[in-house]
Amino acid sequence: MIISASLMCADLTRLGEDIAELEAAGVDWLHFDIMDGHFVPNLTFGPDLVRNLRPITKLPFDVHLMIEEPIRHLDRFREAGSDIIVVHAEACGHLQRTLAAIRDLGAQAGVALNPSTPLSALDYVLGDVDLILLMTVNPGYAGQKLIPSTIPKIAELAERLAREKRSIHLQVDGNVSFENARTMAANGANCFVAGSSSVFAEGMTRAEGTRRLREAVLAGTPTRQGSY
Ligand code: S6P
Ligand code: MG
Repeated sequence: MIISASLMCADLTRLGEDIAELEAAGVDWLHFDIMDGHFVPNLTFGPDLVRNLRPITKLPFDVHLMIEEPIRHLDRFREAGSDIIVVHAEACGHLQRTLAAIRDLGAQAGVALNPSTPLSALDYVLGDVDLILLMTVNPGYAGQKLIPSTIPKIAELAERLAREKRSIHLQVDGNVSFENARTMAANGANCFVAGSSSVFAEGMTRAEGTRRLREAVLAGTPTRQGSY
């Protein structure tokens, strides 16, 4: 199980201290939401933020590019210190070329699908990815409500990955609340982007949010046959 804390939801007035708290709380990765105002309506960070934060933590940087034709910017995000680079299938004219370019730069490659994009978009790139990100809200903003049709989509993809014996992370992003995380885990997700619905929820510490999210995921994770 991997918890990737979404920095978009952190306290940006004290980001360094917040990251230290997240690290102490035991999150596994830090998730950067990069938005360009074209592929998604919102604007957020660029590679300079990744570069500036790189020296302060050893946590892997999981960089979610919500930008048109990300192939133009891959080298800058990699040089800045990204470990996992995720691009949207919908934003790439040449998806396979883009994923191969990420691996050529020495990073792990991820592909993201919007809620309405069919799983068939993955058909010819499964050999080129280390992670698949299924968006459970439309990308662009934190604090949205889960789109219910994404739950059976998680199950369908998890079954396919198991059937084909592929070791690819199945990440979910968007309204990963304690309750939804349990359902997502039960349907086969193993990597959870944590935002305002869990680790950064109001009225609790990062440590408490992380502990509760981990418990919810564990409660939902199916016991695999033969694992005892
Ligand atoms: C949304 C973005 C996400 C959000 C995260 C926020 O476009 O990709 O990573 O930061 O979903 O979490 P929450 O719990 O507010 O939905
Ligand atoms: Mg994201």
